[in-house]
Amino acid sequence: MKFFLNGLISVFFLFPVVALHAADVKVGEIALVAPHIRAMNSNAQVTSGYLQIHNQGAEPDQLLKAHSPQATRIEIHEMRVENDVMRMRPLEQGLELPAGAIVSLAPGGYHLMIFEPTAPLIAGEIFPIELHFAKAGTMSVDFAIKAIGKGKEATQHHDHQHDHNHDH
Ligand SMILES: [Cu+2]
Repeated sequence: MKFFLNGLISVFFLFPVVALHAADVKVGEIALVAPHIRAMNSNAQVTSGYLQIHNQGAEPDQLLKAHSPQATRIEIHEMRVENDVMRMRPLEQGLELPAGAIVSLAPGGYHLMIFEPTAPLIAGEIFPIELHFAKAGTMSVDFAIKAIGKGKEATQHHDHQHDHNHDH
């Protein structure tokens, strides 16, 4: 009976989880996993977007550019340490997606740099971004706005957020 109840509870909590992660999409050979952006306070001029891009095809593809109706502009950035200094630079040629590879846009590495969002970025809401791929074409993706950040304080905020949203 206990096992049965646990099963019921799991199923019950599965639905909100599925709803929150419904933004996972696939077009052609490109699968996008967990697209999300960092929530910011209302006067922030910039934020970053993250996701995993899985090129399931036999041919390489490329993320060429990104655009949102809710931001002035979006650039594809690379972040890396050069001479002990963390540097960001735009990938003018786009982001290479080798055949079969999973390319992660994640804190400390590749990311979408979102300039001047036109509305407050509130955790739990959705931010639309169009991604333009060389072969797979253009897809509109709902990025989940999440309270994420760096360092201890940010981690605590993150956990706090989870407690309220039950999204894990
Ligand atoms: Cu950047």
